[in-house]
Amino acid sequence: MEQKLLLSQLATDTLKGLSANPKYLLSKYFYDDMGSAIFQDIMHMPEYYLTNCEHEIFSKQKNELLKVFSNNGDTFNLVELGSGDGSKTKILLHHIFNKGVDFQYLPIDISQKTNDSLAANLKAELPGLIVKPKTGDYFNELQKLTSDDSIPKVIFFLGSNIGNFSNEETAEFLGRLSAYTNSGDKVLIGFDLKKSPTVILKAYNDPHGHSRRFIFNHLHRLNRELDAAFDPQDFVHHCTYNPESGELKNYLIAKTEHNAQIDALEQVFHFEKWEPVFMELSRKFDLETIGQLATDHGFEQIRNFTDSRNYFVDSLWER
Ligand code: AVJ
Repeated sequence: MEQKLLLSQLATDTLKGLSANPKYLLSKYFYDDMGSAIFQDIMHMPEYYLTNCEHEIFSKQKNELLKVFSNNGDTFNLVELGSGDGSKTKILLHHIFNKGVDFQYLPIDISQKTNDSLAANLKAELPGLIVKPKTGDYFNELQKLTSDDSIPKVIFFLGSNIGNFSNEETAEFLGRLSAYTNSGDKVLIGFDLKKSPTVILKAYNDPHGHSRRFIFNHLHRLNRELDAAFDPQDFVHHCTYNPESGELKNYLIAKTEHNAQIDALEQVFHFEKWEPVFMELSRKFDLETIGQLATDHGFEQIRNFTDSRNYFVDSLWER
């Protein structure tokens, strides 16, 4: 009798993506423990301006930010989707905690290791702070946030994570955000803004090779977890920026015609010479589009917090 393969979500999505024409892989799978570590390296390099911008926004405008989170020092829950190492959020956590505001921090991340180290870190840095980390896909974890809790929420979605979504995914995400928030709840969303293409391309194609390593880690992950036989030598990393749409796209492109076996899928995939595999969208926005997204999903845009170069915006919306 033929045995049906029991496939993990990664396996199912990989099968779907590599069977499609054109081929693609999903960017959420970049963040295994190795990929999360490489992304930390990306955030530490000067070319990746996004992190520095948000760092500046939080450092210089923490008083104004706290004022909009909590009117008169009222209590609230700070939920963060895709918290990572929390390096930027920590600036605010220290500030809010030191002001004596009663609040809890609920970080949600897809990497268990990243979550564990953030929790350990905060325990040492801010022993009095109540931290309740959750590990999982933030789409799913968001769903679990009850809509009937009486404590007001401020939900962070920083670092231009929203840039990874297609238009449809953005609408779905903001729709859910809207559904799982109550009137008066707030969201703070980080958007990378349109700017010089040279500046943008350098952030995603850096001289240190971190971006390249980050994209290639997806293939290594498939080799590790799905017993795939990808040879990184068979591909080149390429990224493009379209100044009209604001779409930065990452690709792996086959350098030679070849086959790659994936044991867990019991299948061989064929790659033509110069066939692209679409790996990631990192969309750049303009302020008009951001305002439109807010109103389209039932939010009122309260204030835009930008850095001194106007490279990046943390947009605060209220339900
Ligand atoms: C974590 C999604 C914000 O799109 O800028 C960095 C990921 N990809 N370099 C981004 C990423 C390549 C990053 N986000």
